Amino acid sequence: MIWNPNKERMSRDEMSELQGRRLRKVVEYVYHHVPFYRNKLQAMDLTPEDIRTIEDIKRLPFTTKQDLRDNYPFGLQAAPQSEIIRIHASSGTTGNPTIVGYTQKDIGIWKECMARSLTAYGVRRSDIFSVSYGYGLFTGGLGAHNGVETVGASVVPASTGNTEKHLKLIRDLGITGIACTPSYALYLAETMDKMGITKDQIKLRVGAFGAEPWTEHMRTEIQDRLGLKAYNLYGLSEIMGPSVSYECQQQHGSHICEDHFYPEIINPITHESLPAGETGELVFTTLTKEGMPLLRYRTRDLCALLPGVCECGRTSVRMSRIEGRSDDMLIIRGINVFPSQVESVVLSMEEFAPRYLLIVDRINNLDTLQVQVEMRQEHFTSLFDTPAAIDALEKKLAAKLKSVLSISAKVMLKAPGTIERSQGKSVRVIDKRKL
Ligand code: DLL
Repeated sequence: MIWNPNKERMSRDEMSELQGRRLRKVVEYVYHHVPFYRNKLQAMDLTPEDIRTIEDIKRLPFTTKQDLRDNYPFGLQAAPQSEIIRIHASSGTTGNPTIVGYTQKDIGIWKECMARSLTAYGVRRSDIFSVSYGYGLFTGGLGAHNGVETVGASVVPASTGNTEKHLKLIRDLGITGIACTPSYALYLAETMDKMGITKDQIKLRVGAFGAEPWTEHMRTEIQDRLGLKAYNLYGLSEIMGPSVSYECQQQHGSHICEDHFYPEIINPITHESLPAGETGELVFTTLTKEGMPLLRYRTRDLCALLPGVCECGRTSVRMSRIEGRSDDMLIIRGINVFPSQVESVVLSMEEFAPRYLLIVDRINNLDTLQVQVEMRQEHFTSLFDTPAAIDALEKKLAAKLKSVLSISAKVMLKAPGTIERSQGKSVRVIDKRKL
């Protein structure tokens, strides 16, 4: 089923025409309501009249996270405060958080996009759906919550925490759907094992996972352990929150709600636009937002737009999984390292659980990388008393890491359950060099 066939199945010509019309409107709007954008456009000798079709988007300036920080808290807000009905803030680890205000219309569009996502996953009115993203300033909880209500399923606002109580509800209420981070889904599976709940005792069949990078290996593991079908859900607070894009039943890329968020892929260094199929930095322009519209916002997420049409019938463009971030790239002894590269090596070996931590340090002016990785219970039990075997396994993983990363890492095997769990986004890297 498709929630909004008129928009999700538009012909390419109609979509481009709609995007062009909306782009003209939003440029005109920010020019008159956001001094930051008026100044930028004027400095580039541009007026709203110069923007005619969606192709003209390439003439517009970029917006960065730093611009949002510099204009903290409301500098980029276009709508008057009296029109703002909700304020969220993004999870920043450094500096000021990013404040995002939404008008009534913005919240309506967000609900619509979230309903498109849930419908694509197969969620129906008869489902009982647990929202286990954090409720609060983070957009995950309330964003998913509103979408479930819009579809008409029963929402259980479980939020994070209270994992045992939550699992009891999943079992006793016959909860059929869940939205949470993929790492929390694995934590639920572990807690289920500890509580002695088997997947036959629960009715989960659909999961909406996002807010952090995850891999096909994690998908397989979550599906096997929870007995559900796991779908990707992507978004960011600056643009909207969850449901900027979502997977359909084909699970070949995530469809972007491109009537509201116009995607581009650029080379993060030269800023030139890249064609479909090439990996680069994802950039979004909000086409309909009133509260805080953004022109060409640089997400720092690295992915590709997928060419071709999806078999599900939706014509909206798809994006690949996020392969990393242009800014979480670590440079260790001069070599670029993405945590996702470590993850793919760890997950290619059956001895390890998808739980790892990279600790980067600088000792005597030399960068060091330690990779801590959790063992799976069955392998841990059999190796526990044999230090030589543990040593051999550490060496095996270190050799594999070296061949992929081109630098050596010190490997430390950890007992199951000993790497700290997070209920929100998981922490994969501790870079002590910055401290
Ligand atoms: O994480 C919104 C969200 C909530 C999305 C719930 C999906 C589900 P922020 O806290 O602003 O918003 O973080 C946005 O998280 O730029 C990506 O780097 C990452 N991210 C979000 N979804 C995915 C995903 C929410 N499905 C940042 N895969 C983004 C990989 C994701 N990374």
